Amino acid sequence: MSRIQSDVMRELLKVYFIAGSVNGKKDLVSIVEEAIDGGVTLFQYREKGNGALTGDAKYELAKRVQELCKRKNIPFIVNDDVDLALELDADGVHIGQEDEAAASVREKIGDKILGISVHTLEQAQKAAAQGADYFGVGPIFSTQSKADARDAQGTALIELFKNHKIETPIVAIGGITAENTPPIIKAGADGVSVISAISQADSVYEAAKKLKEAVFQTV
Ligand code: 3NM
Repeated sequence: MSRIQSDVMRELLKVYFIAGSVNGKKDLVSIVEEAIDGGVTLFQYREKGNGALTGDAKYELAKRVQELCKRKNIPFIVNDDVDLALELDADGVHIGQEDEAAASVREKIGDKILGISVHTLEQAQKAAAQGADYFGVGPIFSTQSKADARDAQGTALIELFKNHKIETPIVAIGGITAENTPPIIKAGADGVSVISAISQADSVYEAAKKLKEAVFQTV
């Protein structure tokens, strides 16, 4: 195996869905299935927040969602929990600045996909040197889905990265909906990642489809 190529990564980031057991209105596996059918291109399992599963229950749910992702042919990425990602042989890991050091995670996961949340140009340059395959950049808009989210920053950081010729693929995050997606893609993000816009929707399938259309119709 070798590290994922950035043009392949860019395609996978287009409609990036993140969720755990606490985010949806029904069973996570059925939410993810509907979301994939609607057009989601990558799934990140993020088991966080009040009432989040731990231990065996977390493992079992992760495994069920991973099997679905395999069957539907989209990557399955684990948020923060490097040990779980390795145990499951997931496709990758996403970490924040507060988590384990990126270089150490890269060493543990070999060529699996490594996503890193970055909030400054310096963090981006360091993360790229430590082996990030993509950056999560946010929050673009204010969000209810992350207790310790920073202030919304709009597309300024994406534009800064583009002006500095940062070549690592970028997925935007935070308060994103189909309606506010166009300026994010125009600013240079390769894709959008969402929790609530899909997981909280009355029709998960329609929400994913609308998001996909918003990304692909923006040039
Ligand atoms: N990370 P929603 S914002 C998980 O800014 C996460 O790094 C963020 O959820 C960051 O799509 C966020 O419901 C929550 O706003 C995104």
